[in-house]
Amino acid sequence: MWQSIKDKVKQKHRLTKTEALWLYEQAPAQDLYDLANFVKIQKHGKNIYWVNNRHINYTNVCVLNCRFCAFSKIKKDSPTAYNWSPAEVLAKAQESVDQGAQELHIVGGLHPDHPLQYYIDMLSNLRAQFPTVSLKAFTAVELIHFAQIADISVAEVLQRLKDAGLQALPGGGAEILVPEVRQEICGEKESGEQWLQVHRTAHEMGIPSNATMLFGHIESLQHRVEHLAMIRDLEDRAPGFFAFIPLVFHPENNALGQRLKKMTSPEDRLRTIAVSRLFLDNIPHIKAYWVQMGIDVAQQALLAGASDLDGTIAEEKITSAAGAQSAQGLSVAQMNSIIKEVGCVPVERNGLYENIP
Ligand code: V47
Ligand code: SF4
Repeated sequence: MWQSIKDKVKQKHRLTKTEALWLYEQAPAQDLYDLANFVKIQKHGKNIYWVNNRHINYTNVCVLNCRFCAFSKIKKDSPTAYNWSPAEVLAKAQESVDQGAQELHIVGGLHPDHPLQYYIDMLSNLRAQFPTVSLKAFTAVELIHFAQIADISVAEVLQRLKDAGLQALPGGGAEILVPEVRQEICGEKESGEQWLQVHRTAHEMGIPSNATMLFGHIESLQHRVEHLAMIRDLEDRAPGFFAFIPLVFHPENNALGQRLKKMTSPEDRLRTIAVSRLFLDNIPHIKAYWVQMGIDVAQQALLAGASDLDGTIAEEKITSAAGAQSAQGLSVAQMNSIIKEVGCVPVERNGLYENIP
């Protein structure tokens, strides 16, 4: 199997789900990383992309209660609930743009009260104030929530947000798309089919996006491969993904973590990066999201198929609530040295993967 997979990869032939599962379960670790690195180098040479960005999590109030989530507050009057006004969002963005931010990554809980206009105002204020900064905002479940509140279609919501300045969607909320797992970990959330449909609609409207996979909880390797296949299939039908981002499940302060009390190993993280690179032949980048991978493992991932380290972040609330040491972000100097230390070439990009000179 190993030789035939290697031959297929070298001839740029697509791997099957059976082959991806074999790689996950049986390929010798270093050989797997080297093969994924070979593909990464074919696509991007020694370049590793990174972005000076800020994560803006505008509220933690959420009408849902996903079992892995340590960030959301169901009650608006909880002492730790918060909800920023468009002016507060603007002030947070200003702090980071003053330090060179090229991208704003904006996601939040599903607030019960905001009208669609709140989100339109948020984006149009940011667009007016920062005309050249990339605006990547709102996951599929947020967009569905806005559509329900405004009683219009997701396509109409996307059109209005695009008119206000939206340029790309983040990849959050995909979790595991396979119904039997999704039902257990976030049964109230939109279905996997709906997540795919929102991204398909966005791609068809010229709005690119990312895709994630939350792994290391109750899912099997087969579920992961099935999830990857659903993403690859969507990219074939409606191209528009920039990057695939494996997200490491963090167990603190959430119901799922209380039950499982475990985190996936560094080797499993690297194997996931490598299998993703080899299987997702049609997606430009695999992102080693250092916040969740851990900095050391993210660095090793740069030699195991990843071509993107994500960003400086500035302020991170979702994974740090679940136990990650990521609340403060990284400096530009740190991003550069993480990449250079493993012999790669840092390339600063914006949110649309355009190089920053
Ligand atoms: O959607 C929630 C996940 C996501 C936990 O598109 C958790 O460029 C681990 O999607 N343990 C948000 N993960 C992060 C995200 C993202 C990050 C960086 C870049 C991009 C991009 C997207 O975090 C959520 C959810 O899937 N999440 N709780 C947890 N306990
Ligand atoms: Fe709400 Fe998102 Fe947390 Fe689910 S993951 S409870 S939708 S904030």
